[in-house]
Amino acid sequence: MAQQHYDAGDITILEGLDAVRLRPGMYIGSTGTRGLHHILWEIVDNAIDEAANGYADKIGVTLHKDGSVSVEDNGRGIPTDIHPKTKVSGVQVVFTQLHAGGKFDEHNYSFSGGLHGVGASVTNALSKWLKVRVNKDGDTWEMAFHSYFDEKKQKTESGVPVAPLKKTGKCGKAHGTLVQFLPDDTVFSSVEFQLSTVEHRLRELAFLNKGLTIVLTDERITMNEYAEKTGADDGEARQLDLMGATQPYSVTYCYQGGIADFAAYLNEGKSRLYSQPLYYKGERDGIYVEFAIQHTGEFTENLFSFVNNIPTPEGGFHEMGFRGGITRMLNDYARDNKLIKDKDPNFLGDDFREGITAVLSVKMKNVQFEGQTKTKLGNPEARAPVESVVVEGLRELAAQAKNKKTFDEIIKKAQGAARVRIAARQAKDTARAKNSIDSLQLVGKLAACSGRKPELNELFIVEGDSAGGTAKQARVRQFQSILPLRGKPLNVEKKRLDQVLANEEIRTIISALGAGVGNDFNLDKLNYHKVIILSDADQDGFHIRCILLTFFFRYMRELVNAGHVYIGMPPLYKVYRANGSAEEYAYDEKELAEKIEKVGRGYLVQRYKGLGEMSAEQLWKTTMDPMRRNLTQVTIEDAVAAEDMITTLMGDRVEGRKEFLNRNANFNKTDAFMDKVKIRKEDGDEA
Ligand code: TSJ
Repeated sequence: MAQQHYDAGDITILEGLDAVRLRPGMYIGSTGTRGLHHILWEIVDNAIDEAANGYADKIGVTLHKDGSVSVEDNGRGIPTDIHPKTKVSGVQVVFTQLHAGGKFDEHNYSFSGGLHGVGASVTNALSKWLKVRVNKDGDTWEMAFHSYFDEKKQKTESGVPVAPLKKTGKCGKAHGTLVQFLPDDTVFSSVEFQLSTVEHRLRELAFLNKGLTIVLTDERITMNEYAEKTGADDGEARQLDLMGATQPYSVTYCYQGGIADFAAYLNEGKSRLYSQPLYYKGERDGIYVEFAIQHTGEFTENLFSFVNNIPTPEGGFHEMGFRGGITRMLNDYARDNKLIKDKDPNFLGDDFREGITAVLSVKMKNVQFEGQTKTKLGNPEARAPVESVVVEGLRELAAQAKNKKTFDEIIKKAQGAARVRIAARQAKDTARAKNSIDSLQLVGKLAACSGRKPELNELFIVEGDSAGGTAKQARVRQFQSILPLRGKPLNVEKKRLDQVLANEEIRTIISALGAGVGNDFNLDKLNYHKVIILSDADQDGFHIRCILLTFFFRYMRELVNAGHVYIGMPPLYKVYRANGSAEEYAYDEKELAEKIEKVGRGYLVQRYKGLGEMSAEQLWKTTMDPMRRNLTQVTIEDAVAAEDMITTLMGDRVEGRKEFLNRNANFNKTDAFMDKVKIRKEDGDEA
């Protein structure tokens, strides 16, 4: 049992790793799927830093069949010499000391220390084993670490060096670092890396690091299997065939245009006001700012912001600076070019941002992340420098003759937006009295709960009057409200706010939630902390669910970001005995097989075609009772993926939508829509 392992000679080194084992959540947020990927991002971040410093231009990530993952770069290689203070190699320091990263790279670019940035030692501490190979100055060096159960101490020691760093061969001119590790399955509730999660993040990192090549390989599946799973179109399939369909799945990301390519990618399949995104990069007071802008013919604003390569969907001071810069520069531009009459007021920021797709990437030291999900930049000092780089950048771009048409298009679009805004306000003023009566009628459909504590209250948005009626009978009226939807709510994609607000179903939802809509949305006024979409497990129900999620995503994004939106999961089957001695519910085919097994001989199966077929008691037991129901929370962890999905599903790319729906015929638990926006169990380990 007691494996041979090398004693570092300094036991205190490992005490830090003990702390990580004791409280993994403190270091990586959770021990669920998110935490699992987090320990991979820790390693990837180190390779990205090497590339950002200009020493590496290629990174490889490989998901292996045995569940391990490796990350490789062609950088300088982690220092191998003996660290004077600890008397062990640089490699060993990196993997056994918490926060060792900064020690070596004081003179280098390094903006780690945000969400990630707890260091490679955390990955080591939470792995069954970890191996590193460094090619440097002609030599290949290797070292391994492992976790094992210490019989004497009756506890698991983790991240322990198996032997000191050793020269194992010659590498010629090659240089770089390779790290491979196997996550510890006693730490994580799931140790399966998700290809889609890894793909999205690596693509994003390739966009954010212009010119960097990232190669992702998944040895667990072949090219063929990937094509089948994702429904690659003909063109892709042909390409896959050339590459060898039985080879492991592999994809290469490299964008010479950086975030300008990112903006173009986000706008694929949309009508665009100008073909090339506006792109600029600058620095002010130690804050590095890069942005790309491209307006579409649509009406909503889509800003994807990042700080030190970490997405900041909750916004913050950098976004304020960005918006402020755009408003200031474009108003100046419009005045200078007599596009605003002297006596007329300025445009509002909103006017310039109608239909905008923008990517903002900021790099700075000492970042402070705040907000519900710690993805909001809390450094006020970031605002002014970002604003000033944006103004400077847009001025420079506007001065270039080739961009004249682009800026004219932007101003023209803003003029349209301003006209609608002014007309809508006038219409609203005259209709105000009438409106107040309207909203009373609207809430009339709502079976409101009696409790007055929003944090306890739940709103079920139920498809159909009949299911709504059942839900009203089933609910606990103290904290559960029911809002039946008659028809399909309006597909809000490609609609202006005023058109959206004209839809009765949508207005009912807004008034029930009580927190306003669009720019006026205020989370503090929210009446329900759980908003639960309850639709049938069929095509129509799926569509309604998509429409509602699109609406929340477009017009109440904070509601989604803060984790208030849930999908209720009605069971698909009842498995029972005629004599009533057994009754089980199954939410998918796999569970159906399990439940049939469980009930045993003499089982009967009832398939539910819709919520309406259930009795109040059944609906309560299976779908509404907080103790027994199967609720999933919708979170936009990957706003880009969600954006892509919404454009495909809700936009005018009909083929894309058909294909998507065909591919995802299972509308319950595992449908890919849910996969893209990321779901987690109500009381899951991700909290
Ligand atoms: F996470 C990690 F530590 F395990 C890791 C580090 C994983 C991977 C895939 C790559 C790396 C890594 C570290 N790549 N490149 C480096 N570079 C250094 O550590 C390094 C090399 C030389 C010097 C120097 O000043 O000469 C400084 C540093 C930080």
